Amino acid sequence: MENENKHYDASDIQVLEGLEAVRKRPGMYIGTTDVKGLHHLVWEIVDNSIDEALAGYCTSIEIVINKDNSITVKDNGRGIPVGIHEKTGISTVETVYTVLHAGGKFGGGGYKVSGGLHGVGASVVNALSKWVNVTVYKEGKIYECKFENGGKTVQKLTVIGECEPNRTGTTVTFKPDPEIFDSEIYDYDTLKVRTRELAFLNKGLSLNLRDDRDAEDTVGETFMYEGGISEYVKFINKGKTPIHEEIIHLEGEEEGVMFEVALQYNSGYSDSIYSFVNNINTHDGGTHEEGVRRALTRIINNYAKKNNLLKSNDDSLTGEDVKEGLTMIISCKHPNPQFEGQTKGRLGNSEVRTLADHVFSQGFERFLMENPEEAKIIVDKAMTASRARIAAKKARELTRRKSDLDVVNFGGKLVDCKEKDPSVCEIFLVEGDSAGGSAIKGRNSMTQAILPLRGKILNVEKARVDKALSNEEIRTIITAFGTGIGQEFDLNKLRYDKIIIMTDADVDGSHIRVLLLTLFYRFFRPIVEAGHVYAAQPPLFCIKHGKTIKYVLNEEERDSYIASLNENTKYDMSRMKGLGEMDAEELNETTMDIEKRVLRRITVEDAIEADAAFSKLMGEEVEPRRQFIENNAPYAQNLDI
Ligand code: 1YM
Repeated sequence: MENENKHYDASDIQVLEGLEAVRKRPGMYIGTTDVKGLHHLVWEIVDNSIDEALAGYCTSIEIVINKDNSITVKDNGRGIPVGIHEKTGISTVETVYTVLHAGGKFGGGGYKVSGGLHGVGASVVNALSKWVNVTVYKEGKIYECKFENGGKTVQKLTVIGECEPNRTGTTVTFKPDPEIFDSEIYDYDTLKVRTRELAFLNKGLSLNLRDDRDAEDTVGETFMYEGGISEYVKFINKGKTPIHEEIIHLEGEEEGVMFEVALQYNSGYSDSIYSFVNNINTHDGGTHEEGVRRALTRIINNYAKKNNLLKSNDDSLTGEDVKEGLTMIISCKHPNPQFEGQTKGRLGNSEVRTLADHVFSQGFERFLMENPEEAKIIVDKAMTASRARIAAKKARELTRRKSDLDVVNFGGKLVDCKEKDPSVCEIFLVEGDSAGGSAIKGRNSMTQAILPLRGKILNVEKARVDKALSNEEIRTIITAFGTGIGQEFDLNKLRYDKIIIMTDADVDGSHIRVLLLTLFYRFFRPIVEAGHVYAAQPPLFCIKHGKTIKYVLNEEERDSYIASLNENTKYDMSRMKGLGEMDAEELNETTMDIEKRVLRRITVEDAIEADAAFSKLMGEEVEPRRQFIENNAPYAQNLDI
């Protein structure tokens, strides 16, 4: 207790500033004020319910998008305490929502591990909302507290009615302040992806998401997974072909730190390893991941040697070898996590490395002993990967040597730009030789490089690295980009700021686009994540009137442009030809000129969703692909992964 009082420091001076500080610099508290920030508010409130679930008092959470784009979050936990708060002299509910406080200080102890600092997000959400209503069900009474215009209390905590004596819980409704956010509209699918993820990460917890905006067509789903992260692995592997039936699920706890891992190998060549700390994706891994990777490599090598699958004069299997085709979710719940790195995406607590190694190696070794058939399949897979890795290394050395000698010419395929400073350079990957020819003539040769693509690109979802590397087209791309692949990948060596995919707006074009995106996602993921990949958007229509020529991207733009013309203006509207039929000037004018073109940046909003989407779209299994295309058919031309 004494310690707690001494704890008042610089961060508490902010407390006195109140919620104005949050409104002045919202970015400091929620990152951004775009749609991302708008959605972030929801998770700040949901985190409090999740904390309550982790403490063992809440089993069900409801999230509703209301008609006016306000959000309601409802849980069946204990309800926020309704008594007078010792330090502030006002009710705890009001304190939690109006005092910008450091984590934990207002709580009554217990197990708090969710993403936000306990209860901290509530005041931030209040500060950034037009209005907030908080209802608490506790001890047979219904309490209510209301705030307006950035967190000003308009109704103190008041008893507004009675409820059944054993009903408890908290319901919060908030309307984000349009003066703060660029957008006010919530996206159901965005909320759905994270809601489902939270359900996977918190086994047994029921999360219900509902969209009430369309009165005639209420949309809603409940996510509840008894199997937790095992079911997450199953979900990710849906479009892939598992090579053993059982999903291996291991868990352990030490000094309040919970560690859990689930994995299954599939016949593919890439890995899908995702790790979380307190339900937050640790994109850059950290000690929990390191512990598992280290143990996985060691246990597979030991097993292989002990059972004479690996001869003593064979090379050991590496970390790369044992993760081929591995889908794995790692989840750690830690009361005092230390996040490191530029984006705070890496767990730093060293004791977790030992715990992860310990839990994983014991459980996994036992699994291999008890399931010799599966063990052999897994070891065989790693050994094949090892042979391929050695072959790929040789092939890579070939590409590298070629790149040293032949940067300018690339066997005549790549037509490079003159400028060497990557920050101003672009490369167009162009479908077909004839469009490639026009692009070469129509480009700005200082900054624009052209790589015409002849055939279809190899589908890397179905081919291992060594085979991909023997493919001419892919080798040229790797050399042109300059980054290398696999362990040697280095984003700093990227030779172009923009990689622009230029394909026709038809089915073949979109197929080539997806094949290229698959290649980028599997071999050059950081390039995609850093936002270097774009799709060119050749216009679909051309409208001429007088001396004006206007190109538009789609029917919608066409109609609104025509509507904007004066009624007696004569115009001539034509549908554009494919890329291959445009001459150099037309291509430059419509698709390449920096001043006039429209590019679409390819973003990876959610890596796990994208991973599953590529497997479904490009993998071995026919049924998931059929379903995926059916579900996404209306958007197929606009597939932003
Ligand atoms: C829809 C949002 O906020 N639920 C919620 C919050 C709290 C509790 C229960 C709670 C916590 C504790 C004791 C404790 C919070 N309490 C506080 C604080 N749902 C939502 N459900 N009793 C109830 O941690 O000891 C902050 S959040 F600080 F008042 F304890």
